Amino acid sequence: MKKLSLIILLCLSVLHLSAEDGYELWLRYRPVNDPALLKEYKKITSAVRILGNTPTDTAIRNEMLAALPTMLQTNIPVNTPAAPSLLIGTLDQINRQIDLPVIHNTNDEGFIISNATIKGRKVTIITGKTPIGVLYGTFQFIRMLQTNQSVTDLPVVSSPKVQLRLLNHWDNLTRYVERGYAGISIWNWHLLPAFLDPRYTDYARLNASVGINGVVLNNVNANADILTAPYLEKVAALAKVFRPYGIKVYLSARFSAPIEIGHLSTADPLNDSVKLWWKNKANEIYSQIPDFGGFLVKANSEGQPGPQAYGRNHADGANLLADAVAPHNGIVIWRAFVYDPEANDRFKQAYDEFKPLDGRFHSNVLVQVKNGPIDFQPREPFSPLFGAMPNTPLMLEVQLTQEYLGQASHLVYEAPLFKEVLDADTYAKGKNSQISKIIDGSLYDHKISGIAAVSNIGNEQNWTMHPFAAANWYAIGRLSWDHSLSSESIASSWIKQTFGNDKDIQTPILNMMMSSREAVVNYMTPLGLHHLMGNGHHYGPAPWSNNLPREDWNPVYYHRADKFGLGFNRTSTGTNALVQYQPAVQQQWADSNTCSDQYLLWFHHVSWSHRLSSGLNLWETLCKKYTDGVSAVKDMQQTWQSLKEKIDGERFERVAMLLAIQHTEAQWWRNACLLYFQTFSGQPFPSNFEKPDHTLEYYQQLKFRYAPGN
Ligand code: BDP
Repeated sequence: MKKLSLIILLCLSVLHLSAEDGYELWLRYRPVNDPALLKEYKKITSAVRILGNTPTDTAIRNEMLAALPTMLQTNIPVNTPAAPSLLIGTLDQINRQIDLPVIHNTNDEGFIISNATIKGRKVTIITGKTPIGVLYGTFQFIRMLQTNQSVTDLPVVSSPKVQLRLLNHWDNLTRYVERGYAGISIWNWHLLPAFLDPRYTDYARLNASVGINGVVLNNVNANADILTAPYLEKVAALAKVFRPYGIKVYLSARFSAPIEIGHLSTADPLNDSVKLWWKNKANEIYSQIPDFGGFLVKANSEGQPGPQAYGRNHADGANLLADAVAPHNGIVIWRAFVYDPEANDRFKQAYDEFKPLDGRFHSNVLVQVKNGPIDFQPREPFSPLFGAMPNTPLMLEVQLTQEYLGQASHLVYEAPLFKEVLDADTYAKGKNSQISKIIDGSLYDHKISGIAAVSNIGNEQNWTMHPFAAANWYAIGRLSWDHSLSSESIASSWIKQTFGNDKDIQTPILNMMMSSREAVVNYMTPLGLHHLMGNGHHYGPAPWSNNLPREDWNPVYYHRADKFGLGFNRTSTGTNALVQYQPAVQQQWADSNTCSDQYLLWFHHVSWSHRLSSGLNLWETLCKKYTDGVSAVKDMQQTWQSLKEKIDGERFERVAMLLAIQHTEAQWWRNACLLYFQTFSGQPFPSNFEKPDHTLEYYQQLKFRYAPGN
């Protein structure tokens, strides 16, 4: 009997060991199988010496100890006193040991992995100007091992192109995450600061491993309580966990905080008591968190308080906070996500409000602009503001949480979307004025630069609910570090780090990921359609929806379907939003006959019989695109099924179930949208079209009162 229970216990523990709940994400350290590489890696790491002894060096040591013994299946002596094979330290520390033959130039966060010779012996070196640079180099070194790259091809020299590489959490103090689909917030505000969930350290490791160096902890729809003393103590506790990993904390500040928690009668940015209140608040924060990053502010947008209530503008508001944090080297990130119910086109609002303020922000302010003019749709043209504010550092904002991309259940690899924006040419300073050069500061030589991504993280065991959603978190970190990386190369590394190096799985998974963004565009909003989703929760299609109090919250406002045709005329005969772009960009999109299909209905109201480049008319093309979108999901499902024997059961099943939901929902989008648009086009479905399962009325009456994230 005893023996039996021992066997059961053993089996259970083996099962437990092999279970993959996805928690490790891409920092998943598994044995290296390739014998030649294993030999090489073992040789390089046979004696590891870490020179520094700061908390960051401890983090480096811990990471090496987590990675090397399991990956190389051997006990690695870390911090052997003499004769190291791998030497890790800052340039200063290393130069005290040896004269590095070539000094490669990096910035303060950059790193160098290279070879050197000490007393005739070859040594591999991981170095940088600062301990944080060395930490980034360490993560790169581990990534090379995880992705089975040879470490003989050195040096690897790399510096981040963008300074502020941030996650924006839309997490409330109640732990409810606005537009969050992966559980509740990982910040356990109630138990902080005394209880430090080990997850906070893992969160920092994951971020640092892809170069993310800042996190805004709370929702942009901010609660002023975060700025009160008890909460600042909690924030300071998190900052302390993150600090060794080079991650600064930032807070979303509520503009009316001086009234709500400061008991002033006004929040007017030009009022002296208000200025003093913010100054004192900043001093209080910095006394507890000396490296506090700064404030993020959503003002005069969707009901949030702001300077306009006092007849002041965004620059007045931003400068008020900027002056308060300036003595501490803090920054203010002011969001440009604004729109006004009176405007004749929501598309134009941010430009109209912000462009006149160009040059009026103080030097420690960045204006954070969403990638597109509306709101994180599956595809948007780039926001015209990027090409219109040469005198203001602009920060790009993208959304990892898939509010409009199928939420937690759709596999959508977003790197191609991010790249589309980064590579878009604004022509702001002539040809080759890509957004990447605007937001990295190089085009106008700005001193600060940044990218922010709205987080998709929650307390789900695997962090993001959909295993593939983690690829978006990973990708934005890698791209913020180096926006010239390709979506494919990022995906390839992520696949290897997440699922392993088995050759048979690489191409199929890569193909799934690379086709997924276009798939979601096609089954939700092809040809430049946008904002067709359900009200409030934004779940599922509702192109017919027209009952919200504000016109610009309703899908019918955006697609403008009628008996003549479909799409929003933003040319000179319509709202003329196009004029907000540089002439060369206007030219690309101004004529419905030459405008690319991708943006057609963003800028034109075209007739149902309008012929597209394929020769099909608008209605036929719409039917084809929606159908292509659904087929692409079917293909992803089949591909995934073919990998059943190659992927651990737990993650395989999770993805398989989610893909099934995605397929059903892609069909739902196709059927609901096409049945609805058909009431205007009056044209029949093509002969090969799979008949919708339900009537339009059926889709219209669906209700989802408890859909998450709202
Ligand atoms: C929209 C979201 C809303 C956010 C807002 C924002 O629906 O929940 O508060 O953006 O970015 O996408 O402020």
